[in-house]
Amino acid sequence: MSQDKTPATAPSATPELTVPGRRRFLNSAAVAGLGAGLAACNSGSQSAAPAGAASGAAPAASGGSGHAGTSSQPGLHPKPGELDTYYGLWSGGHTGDVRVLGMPSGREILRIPCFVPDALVGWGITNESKKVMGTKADGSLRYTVGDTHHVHASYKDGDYDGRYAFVNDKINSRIARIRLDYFVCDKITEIPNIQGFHGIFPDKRDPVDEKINYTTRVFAGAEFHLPLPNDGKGMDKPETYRALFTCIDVETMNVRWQALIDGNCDLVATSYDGKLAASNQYNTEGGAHFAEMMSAERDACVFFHIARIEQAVKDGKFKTYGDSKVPVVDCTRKSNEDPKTALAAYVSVPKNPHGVNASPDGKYFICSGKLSPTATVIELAKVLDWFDGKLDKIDKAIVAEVELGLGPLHTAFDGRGNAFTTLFLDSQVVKWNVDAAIKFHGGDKTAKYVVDRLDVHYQPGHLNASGSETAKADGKWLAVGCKFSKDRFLPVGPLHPENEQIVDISGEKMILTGDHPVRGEPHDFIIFKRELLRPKQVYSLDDFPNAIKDPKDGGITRNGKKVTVKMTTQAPAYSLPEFTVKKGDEVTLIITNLDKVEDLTHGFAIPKFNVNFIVNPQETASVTFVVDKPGVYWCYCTHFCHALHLEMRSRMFVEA
Ligand code: K7E
Ligand code: CUA
Ligand code: CA
Repeated sequence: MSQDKTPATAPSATPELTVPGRRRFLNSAAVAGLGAGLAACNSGSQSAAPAGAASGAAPAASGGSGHAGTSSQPGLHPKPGELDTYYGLWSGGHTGDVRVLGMPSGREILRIPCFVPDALVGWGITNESKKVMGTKADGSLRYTVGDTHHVHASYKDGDYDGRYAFVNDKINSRIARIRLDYFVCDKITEIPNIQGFHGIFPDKRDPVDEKINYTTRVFAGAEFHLPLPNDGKGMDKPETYRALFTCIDVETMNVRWQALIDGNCDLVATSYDGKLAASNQYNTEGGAHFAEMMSAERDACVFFHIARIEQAVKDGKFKTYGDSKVPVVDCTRKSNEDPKTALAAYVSVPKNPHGVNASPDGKYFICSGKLSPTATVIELAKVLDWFDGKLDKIDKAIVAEVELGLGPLHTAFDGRGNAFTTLFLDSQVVKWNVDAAIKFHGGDKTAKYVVDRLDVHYQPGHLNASGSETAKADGKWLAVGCKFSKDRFLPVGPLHPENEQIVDISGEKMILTGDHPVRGEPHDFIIFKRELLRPKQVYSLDDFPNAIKDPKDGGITRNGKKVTVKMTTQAPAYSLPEFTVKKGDEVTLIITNLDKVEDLTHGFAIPKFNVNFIVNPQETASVTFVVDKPGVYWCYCTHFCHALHLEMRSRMFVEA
């Protein structure tokens, strides 16, 4: 299906949407399916307004130009030795990790392994990391693949509090918690009864207890329908498959409850008052095949009344499925028709919506149409009115539904009343004013809600602005995660990097200020002021129950075939220059790095036994492996630590 046919099916499309050149490069299989499902927009149209729109005819092959202009904001290209002013936490996609970027420079500073092994630090090699990741009965890793999409951090008083970040694994329905003091993943929970865990969002305060003004729950949306329980029965009856919405406790990381819904979940948003969580739904049809999922003209955004759900759980109004003990409450449409007792409400949203984002003023959730060229603005006070019986129809909570362009996906905010939405098919970011959109929707056709448009390169998925998901959105920088980079970087064979573009949004017009190649395949990210974190560069020995606090406490102990080898490190030496074990032993090696100096990390590699890991200052790490071949094995330090780093070795003798 040719993308250029699209305007024919969208009669009310704005003039620039009919210029084929803009989307010449879109004739690719990757996006053809999306174009096929595009819906017409009936809410009226608005031609795009200022200068940017007129650039619609820019030839795509040259990448369009965005706006000319140079950012006058400091910090974009920090001088050597200068620090970035913002942290960015990026999902890594199917690399299964989380990345830390300095912003606005876009420099990658760290990758935090979560769901998949990482050779640099020995994630998935050490016993400590394997315990977090989860193992099978034989001690091997349960999973070695992961797919991270959405990173969000814990809140206090509407801003990040620097405690935790959370990220989803879509493949195996796992949620990881990252400590933001040490930038390490310390807990992973596998969520029962679901597949396709996609959207995730922490709550921002407690729905009932005013004193709890910080995150205590994190919510998870499941995209894929399943038989419940998924035990091999009913597989041929997709009409009985169901999806669940899940609540996880952030301290224990245990699943608190789940909610049975109609349709599926995609992205998740939470309100600033803690009362509501929501998920956009693209498959209210409950279809098992592509065409069925696009059959309805409108899908929904399902709102959850958290306090009522938790009361229902307390009152024992739930069931469980299969082996899972997690209480599942009934949030289906049929059981929730009476607003006064409803646990959930379904606001209708045009055809296969994608992102749902909370505006920093706390008033609105905005759903992007994806297959509809629209954004739908839902007023949260009105949703609460419906639950209180004060609004007769839940769809009256929709205060705007305006046309933005083709393929709207995700929305960010500048804290000055403007929203920025990615247009996947148009390869643009559109800046629009929320109040003006509400006026326009309300009948004032003179209200110009589109403020600016910017070409990006190419096919943007997520975007986010500095502080955008907090009450402190500062409207300075916007990053755009472009899914295709095409001609933007030196060619390196078939696998292209993605292009994270940086945009100065401090003025009326957006200014494209940088391209950054990133290893595939990031989705969502957050950007926040560096002052919000207080990272620690040196561990405390007491954080590790197995720490060896003195080199004298090192040595070898044997218990049958199980041997424990304990040693310490102090640059440039291991406390045991050699150690002897026997063929067939199961060796547990524990190393404490006694160096206290920042940046003084050591490694420990053993040839032939698949062992390599690092120990950071004052950290303790361990590995367990079976020595099945006699001989001399030179263990060495893999992490550059000292002028005599190459000499930092030990010998493992394995006796026959
Ligand atoms: Cu739009 Cu998984 Cu957030 Cu990707 S999702 S872009
Ligand atoms: Cu220790 Cu290199
Ligand atoms: Ca649909």
